Amino acid sequence: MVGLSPMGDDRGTLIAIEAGRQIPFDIQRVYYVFDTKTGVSRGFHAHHALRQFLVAVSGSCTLAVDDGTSRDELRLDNPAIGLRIDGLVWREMRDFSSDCVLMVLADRHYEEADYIRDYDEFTAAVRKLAE
Ligand code: T46
Repeated sequence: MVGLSPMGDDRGTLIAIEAGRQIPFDIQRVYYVFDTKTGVSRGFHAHHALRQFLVAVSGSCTLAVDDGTSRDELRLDNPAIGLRIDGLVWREMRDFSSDCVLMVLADRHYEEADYIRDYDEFTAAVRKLAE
């Protein structure tokens, strides 16, 4: 988790995220997940190469991140906290609040070939990398 610096004054709060500063890559893509229906889970995949920085800019959701040997559950509920995901990590997102807007900054354009959507294929890729 990475703390971001809120800049506040009597009008409210602003947070800036800059490539090469708060995040260690050039941003090639920004997308955001919102209006997620109650009880819905998303993700259930890993990426071969994608690097990401995730921020719940509104509301909250839970991220399960699994590196093939252990799994952590993280609650994203603060627009001043980001989560970096690099390398082979299986992710699942759930328990979205109705107002959740999950923003993702990424270092690559969308490529379906970068996804691993099968958990057994993911663990095989992790084992191969460790060889
Ligand atoms: C991730 C988590 C956190 C595009 O056409 N372009 C895009 O840039 C993205 C991200 C998705 N899509 C298409 C592919 C699917 O037909 O949008 C549809 C939904 O994507 P997906 O099912 O992969 O969405 P999530 O919420 O399961 O996962 C997304 C990202 O895909 C993924 O990179 O790590 O958010």
